[in-house]
Amino acid sequence: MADPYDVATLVPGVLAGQRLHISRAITLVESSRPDHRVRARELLRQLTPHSGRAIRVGISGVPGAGKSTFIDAMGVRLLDRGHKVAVVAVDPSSVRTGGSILGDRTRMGELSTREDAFVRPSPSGGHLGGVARATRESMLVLEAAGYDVVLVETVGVGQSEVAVSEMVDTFLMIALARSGDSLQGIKRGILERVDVITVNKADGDNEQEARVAARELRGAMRLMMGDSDSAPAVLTCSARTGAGLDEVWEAVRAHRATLEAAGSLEERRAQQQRQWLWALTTDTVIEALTTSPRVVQVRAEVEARLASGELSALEGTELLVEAFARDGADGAWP
Ligand SMILES: Nc1nc2c(ncn2[C@@H]2O[C@H](COP(=O)(O)OP(=O)(O)OP(=O)(O)O)[C@@H](O)[C@H]2O)c(=O)[nH]1
Ligand SMILES: [Mg+2]
Repeated sequence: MADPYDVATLVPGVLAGQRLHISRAITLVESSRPDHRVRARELLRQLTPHSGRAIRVGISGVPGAGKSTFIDAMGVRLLDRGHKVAVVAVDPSSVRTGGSILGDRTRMGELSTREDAFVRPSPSGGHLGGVARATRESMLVLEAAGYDVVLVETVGVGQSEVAVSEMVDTFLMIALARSGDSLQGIKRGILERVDVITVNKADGDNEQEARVAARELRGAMRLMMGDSDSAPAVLTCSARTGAGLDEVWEAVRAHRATLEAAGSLEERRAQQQRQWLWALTTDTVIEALTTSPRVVQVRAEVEARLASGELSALEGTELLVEAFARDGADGAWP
């Protein structure tokens, strides 16, 4: 059988928008096998010049907020406007839960059957760094394949939201109306990264409550931001009926237009690249450290001498760093 991960075949296949090649290219960039990483680097080197032209939107919200339903409905609308839509996800918990995010194909039923859409579940990479890397690289593959809107879904918990906010142009929060405290469920650290908020499930008996919640949120955001110019737009929508979805997309476009007009889209992406450079470098060094032959060889002994009180942590550190440096000098880092 022909090599499915042959870069010389994958590159023209991806650029021509062929689904089989796009899928394989994503499988390749998701892999952590060292030989795959070498090929993935070459693949990305060739594809990156063709990427970067998409509208990148991060979508977050607490479990059950309606992210999948929203993405399905919004995605189909964007297809109808002539966009090519790709959906990727960052959900490190998907290993444990068996793939909750985007796993529920029933809720993205329509989008995933459409020829001009590409829906990819979160890679099950275990730790967040690995998952975020794979998602980011998948995004580049999809952009090179001609998808001009990339929606990145994440769960509204933990560091995943931060990771997603660092790879998109606009970060959209799907909130729910909760009487008394609409800010509940949106963590403080993430609020300042949010560009657009929409209170979902504004339908039926919920509609009024959603509007009240949006008004409260708007006020709270203005208070927090100090001036109303930089405060995110707060809207209401129903992913189920489609009401308000056009307005949400307009708010996303308006946010992006503001960035572009100020020259800050390029700045934002350049800043994300710098931050990414250092995240990757740190990961690479940590990986080299934990697999470095001399470190592996001496670590048990150093830990034992630390436990017996023979060594201080500082002295132990010196021994490990020295072992690591000697491997580096020998060219023995993986
Ligand atoms: N009434 C109403 N129900 C909705 C709406 N959007 C989603 N739902 C329902 O809310 C439930 C959760 O929706 P999902 O789209 O699966 O939510 P999610 O945020 O993707 O959930 P997780 O993937 O578990 O984090 C489902 O039963 C949906 O049918 C809406 O606009 N109105
Ligand atoms: Mg979902």
